[in-house]
Amino acid sequence: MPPRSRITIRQRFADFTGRFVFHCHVLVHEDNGMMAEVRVVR
Ligand SMILES: [Cu+2]
Repeated sequence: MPPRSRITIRQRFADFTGRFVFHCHVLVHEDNGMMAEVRVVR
């Protein structure tokens, strides 16, 4: 993906709703946008 671009990921969670943080462990990537909040909704 190009830097600072957006993507929608659809995934089925069996028993969790709420929020968590998704991020890359390469700090320069994280600083360039590879860190985001994921919201799991019903
Ligand atoms: Cu990365």
